Amino acid sequence: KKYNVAVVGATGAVGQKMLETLEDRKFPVENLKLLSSSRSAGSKMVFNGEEYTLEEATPESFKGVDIALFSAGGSVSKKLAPEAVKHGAVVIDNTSAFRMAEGVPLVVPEVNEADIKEHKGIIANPNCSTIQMVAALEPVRKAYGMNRVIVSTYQAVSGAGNEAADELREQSQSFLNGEELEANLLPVKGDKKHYPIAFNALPQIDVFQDNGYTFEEMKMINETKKIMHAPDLSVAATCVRLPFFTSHAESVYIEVEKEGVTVEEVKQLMNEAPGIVLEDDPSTQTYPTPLSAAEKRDVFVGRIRKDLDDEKGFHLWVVSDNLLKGAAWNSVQIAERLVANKWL
Ligand code: 11C
Repeated sequence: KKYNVAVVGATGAVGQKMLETLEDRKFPVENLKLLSSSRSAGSKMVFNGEEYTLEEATPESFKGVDIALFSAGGSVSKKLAPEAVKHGAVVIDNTSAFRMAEGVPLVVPEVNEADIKEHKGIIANPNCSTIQMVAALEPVRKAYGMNRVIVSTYQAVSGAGNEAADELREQSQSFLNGEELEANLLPVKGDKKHYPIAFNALPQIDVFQDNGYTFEEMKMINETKKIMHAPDLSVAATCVRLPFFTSHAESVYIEVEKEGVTVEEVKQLMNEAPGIVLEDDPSTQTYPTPLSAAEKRDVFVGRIRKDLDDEKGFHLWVVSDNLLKGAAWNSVQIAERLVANKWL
């Protein structure tokens, strides 16, 4: 069986990767609709060797669509996802619009695939930095229990879209030419101040909340608890933007419930876990980096070691391509599980 698929936001950093992933995975596409804002409508993109013309996304665009992948920003999803559902489509939404809504499954297939079947038309794809962390931590939580997670992130500019990647490119040129850096976008488009990202580190991803955390940090905290069905898990996050293009890296500290767990046992779990690749050998300086993880669908884990003071504490380094497992691949994977399990 083949499906009518729509991609909303096809020209964006994630939208482009969605098309590549549907192609790579040979997803059974009957008809494809590429939808965009009126600004990009009329431009062309290629899928499976065929040229497609982008159409402006309107409520009527979703007639006859089985699966709609949304990645055009929260306001577009809020407006058009319910319309797509009304027309009979199942929406897989890669924005924060519905993630924390009651009754909307928030899914990382390696962690909570079964939640997909509870959908009422919309399935939410989590934030990129959350996805790679929960994929790595769930096998440990399942085996040994988990009380606490403290994460610091090292995030690529592509998480903020193609424009942010352009800003890094331009500022890097300027810096090397000894010119003044022009910052118009990062840390957050439309916020009061902008700082250069080239040769810098910005401890702000998304806007600040009243509690002093950024929205990106609160996404990691709240989404982790929802995906893992672990409302009592303590989670703290500090999210930092760094000047590289692809993959988010994370330093994660966890405390397990069980006593006497060894590093070897945690490594064994990582070796057996679906979608996880263990790259961990200090004797050969083996560990993942943003460059080594880029363009790959897996989540890479290394630097696993025991805390020196807390017997139940472990430190891990988790790296994954933010546009693939963090966004496009996780969305297409949800679509694959949706059709394989006949939960459409
Ligand atoms: C970033 N994590 O790196 C963000 C991008 O909620 O889907 C993804 C935003 C989201 O800036």
